[in-house]
Amino acid sequence: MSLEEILKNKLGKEISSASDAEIYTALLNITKEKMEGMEHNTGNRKLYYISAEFLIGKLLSNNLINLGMFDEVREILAKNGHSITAVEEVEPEPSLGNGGLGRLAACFLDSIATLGLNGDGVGLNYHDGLFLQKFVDNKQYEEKNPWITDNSWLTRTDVSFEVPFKDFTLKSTMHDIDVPGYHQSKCNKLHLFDIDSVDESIIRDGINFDKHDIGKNLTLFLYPDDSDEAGHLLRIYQQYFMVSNAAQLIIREAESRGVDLYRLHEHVCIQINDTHPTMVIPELIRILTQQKGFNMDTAIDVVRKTCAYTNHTILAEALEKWPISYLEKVVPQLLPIIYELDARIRREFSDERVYIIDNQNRVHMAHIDIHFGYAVNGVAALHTEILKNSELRPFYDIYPEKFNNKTNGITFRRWLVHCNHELSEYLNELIGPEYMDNAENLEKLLAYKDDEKVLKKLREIKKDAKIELKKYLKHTQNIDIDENSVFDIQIKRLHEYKRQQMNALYAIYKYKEIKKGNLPKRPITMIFGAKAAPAYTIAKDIIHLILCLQQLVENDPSVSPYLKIVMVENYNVTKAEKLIPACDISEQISLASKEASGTGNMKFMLNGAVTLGTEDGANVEIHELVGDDNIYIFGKKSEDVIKLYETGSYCSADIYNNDPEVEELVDFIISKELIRIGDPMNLCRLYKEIVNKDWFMALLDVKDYIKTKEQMLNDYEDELAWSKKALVNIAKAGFFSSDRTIAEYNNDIWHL
Ligand code: OAK
Repeated sequence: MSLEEILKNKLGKEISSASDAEIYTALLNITKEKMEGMEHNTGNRKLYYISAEFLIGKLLSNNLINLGMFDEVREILAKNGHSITAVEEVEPEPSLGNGGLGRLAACFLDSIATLGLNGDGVGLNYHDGLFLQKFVDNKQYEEKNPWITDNSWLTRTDVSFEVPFKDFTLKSTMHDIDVPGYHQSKCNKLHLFDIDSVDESIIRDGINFDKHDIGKNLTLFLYPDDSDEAGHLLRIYQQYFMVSNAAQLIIREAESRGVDLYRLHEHVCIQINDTHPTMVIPELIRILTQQKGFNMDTAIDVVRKTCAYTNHTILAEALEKWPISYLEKVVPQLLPIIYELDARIRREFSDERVYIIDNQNRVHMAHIDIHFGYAVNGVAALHTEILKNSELRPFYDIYPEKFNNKTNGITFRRWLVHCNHELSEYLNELIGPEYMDNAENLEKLLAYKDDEKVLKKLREIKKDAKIELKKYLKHTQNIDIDENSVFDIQIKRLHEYKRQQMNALYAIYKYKEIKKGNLPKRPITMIFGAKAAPAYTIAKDIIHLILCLQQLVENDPSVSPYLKIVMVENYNVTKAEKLIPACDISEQISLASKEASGTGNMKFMLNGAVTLGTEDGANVEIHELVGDDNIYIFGKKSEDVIKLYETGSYCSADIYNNDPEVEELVDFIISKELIRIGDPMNLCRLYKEIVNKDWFMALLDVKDYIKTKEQMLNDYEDELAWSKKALVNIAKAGFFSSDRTIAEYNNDIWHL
């Protein structure tokens, strides 16, 4: 039967008379059935990628692409008066992650399946993804974000485990999502654990809920507010629930494969995605010693050879340290194991910086991973060097052989083929489709770097993407943007270290220049997209500032023809897919040393944007690949920044007081123009924070930033020269395919 007939049968009516929602559901079911019929990847050693977040985004188009059905479906729909884009709109986005770490896990699942490797993801089935962001009175409000509908990608399995907590036991249910590789005949799985008693009706006003009733709230939300003890305890409940299920699944699957548990490490490998799944180590040791007859030495030895850890940040507040008193309340059964692990470390090493339990009775989760795993990796070259030389120095001195770098990557199926069909088709035409199987083939594009026809075509494709974004923003936020302006985009979580506040200071600079009559050669569209953690006050103040600037500029007819500021509401994966193809200037402006890698930087580059960035994270590697002519680098280097922190010698007030240009920009935050629009409390708080603390040194780099951005806007006017930069960026993006990253994990760590 042809695909068209299958679809018609599923619908029970003509395709032309079906609604987009009916077509979505029919396609979902056809795709699911196809994947259910596929075999799982096999291999002697199986990987379990455990992660608290899998920010998978919408799945329909990506599954169709990987199954080789996308083009046909698009044609069938078009023939019957439907557009695939409208059908995609129907799918709710599973926002099961906060940002980079979660999206990376999703790209990795795609690449693991694409390389035909035997590896599954293990996580939690949050009923509500990361909150929906709403703007009211130029401020962020949070609403719940449910994504599970009657027809979803989840399949409930009959796998179930008992998870013991201090005062009760919970019975889990495992729900699976199939993960097809690109043009592969076999599939992998994402296993998401849940409980049946979750009660969505306990959510009230926004995203608040009773944090004590674990039977009702355990998997209700991704990362609930953890600013009070109940929030912390819930996190520990979630983490233990995740790893206890993972450990039981791993042992059950190994036993059913006939694996001798004393050789578990030869057949299983566990990747611990940051410290959220760290309790899998003591949990496995507990099960092996208490249920499988292992002695402690052997259990530790086997677990150590099975587990590997990835670090995703050096920000101190993100390094998990659980008070023993919390663990006692939730998982007392793990404490004897944790004490034993700590005692062994204390016997072996005198340096208290490597102890598991510190003198404030807190358990350092990363320390467990490093001592009791066999590999530790950072996520970009610079990040791994910082881990080895400063953050984790005492550990590197003990175990140099465990440390290795795995520079992040992104799946080109979602971040090129799906989100920028026109560009990927053109690349196919120009250099052939081999780059889809081996991304390094993108370099063939370099042969065209002086070909005017190609350079013009690239500019045209960019313009088309801008027009698409224009339509989307009109339709979703009733905002008008000019496709002939230069699109300057910063989209990522809101955090002071990512320095959206510095970009806002640029907006103030540009506003003032325009007011003085110094008009830009071409209108500038500055686009922001960012969610702030609900309890992160300063981050919310920065959003408030940007939204107030947006309103100020919009309502000033002497400025609005030249400058437009747009804060996209509810930035998520779906919106990223629309924004990235349309971008000219990719803002990657974190304080050097603070962004472990970044992955948005790679997505923008692949889609022909030019980076404006600091020497931070993977920007360093982008710079090396494209060369000085094809990237705009500014700001202090990481060594200097690290020294400033060590000596405590950075003082933003000194810069503010001694540099009238900087002072003028910062003062504008509390100017009468802005105070009239915004909330004085928020604006004054942010002003004081920048003048007196500026913990991530926006004032240190702001002038160099402005100067470099001005140079960039100037260079943009040489259309061919700019297009050539775009071409080189696309051509050099091959290194950042997650297929390359996963091949490295497999060669160096997993050995599947
Ligand atoms: C989230 C929670 C705890 C610790 C780290 C994170 C996180 O998202 N880190 C981000 O991981 C990305 C993937 O490795 C990196 O690209 C980002 O630089 C990093 O901030």
